[in-house]
Amino acid sequence: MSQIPKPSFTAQIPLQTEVTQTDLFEHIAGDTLLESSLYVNIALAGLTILAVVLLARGMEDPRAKLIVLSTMLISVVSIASYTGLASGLTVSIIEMPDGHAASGFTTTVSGVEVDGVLTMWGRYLTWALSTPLILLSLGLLAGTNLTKLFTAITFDVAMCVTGLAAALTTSSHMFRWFWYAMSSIFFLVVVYILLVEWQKDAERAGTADIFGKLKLLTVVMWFGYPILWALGVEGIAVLEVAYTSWGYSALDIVAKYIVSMLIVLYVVDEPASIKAGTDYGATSGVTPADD
Ligand code: RET
Repeated sequence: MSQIPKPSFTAQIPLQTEVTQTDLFEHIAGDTLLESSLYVNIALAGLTILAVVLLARGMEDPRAKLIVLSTMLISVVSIASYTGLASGLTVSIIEMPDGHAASGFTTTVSGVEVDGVLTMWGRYLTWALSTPLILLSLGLLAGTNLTKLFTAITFDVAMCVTGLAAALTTSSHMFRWFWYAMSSIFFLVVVYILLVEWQKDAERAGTADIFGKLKLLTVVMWFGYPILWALGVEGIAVLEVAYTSWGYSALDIVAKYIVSMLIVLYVVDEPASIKAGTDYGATSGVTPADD
């Protein structure tokens, strides 16, 4: 805690705004369970990036390479996201509103009791970058069109941003759940596209086998996130911060690194269903149509 002297008439408990980034970093570093949930992901994201780079050497087709690149970027975002959390940059102590299960909770930071609970809001923020990359890889694998890809990605970003708003709203308990409901509706749009639209597209593209597996794995894992949110300190607070953090980390291991490796292992062989030829996405030198 920074040593700001307080006038004697204020409350004994210091404000969360007085908690420094160093306090938060040390708080996380002092909790082995919480700390390990973050460092395991930093290590796995790093290993996944290396594995993808090694596997992708010698690939030729630009479309196949684009899928592998977007897959690799999932782990690039992840390593940055977890570094933000572990360093205390993207976490805060926030005070829950009246009526919330964690209203009135305190957190001991650097030996001092502070009003509020530890919120790892950086997760929700960085999901707005990592989940579109997951959807880009899956959508390209399914051979979907731009309209469906755009719809899935924009609703997904809307889901993450409203989820962040749900976590950070401190004015009203009701509004936290209103944001949550809004985010869940956006989520269902993404689920519909994955389960119905892209499955049909994948059948046409000849990737239905691999897409079918990845789609199920993705949808099942993704449902875990709103459930954890609701059970954790953001929601009804039956799960402690460290357990919730491990829950998200475990879901991330499957939803990001395992899904990434499955995509890359399929795409590096450059099957005909994935390839589009050297002119794919060319911005010049395209042969004009005869007229
Ligand atoms: C929130 C809370 C509000 C309601 C809903 C949520 C859904 C989150 C999802 C997150 C997926 C994250 C992934 C991250 C990988 O980097 C925001 C928890 C519906 C589905 C896959």
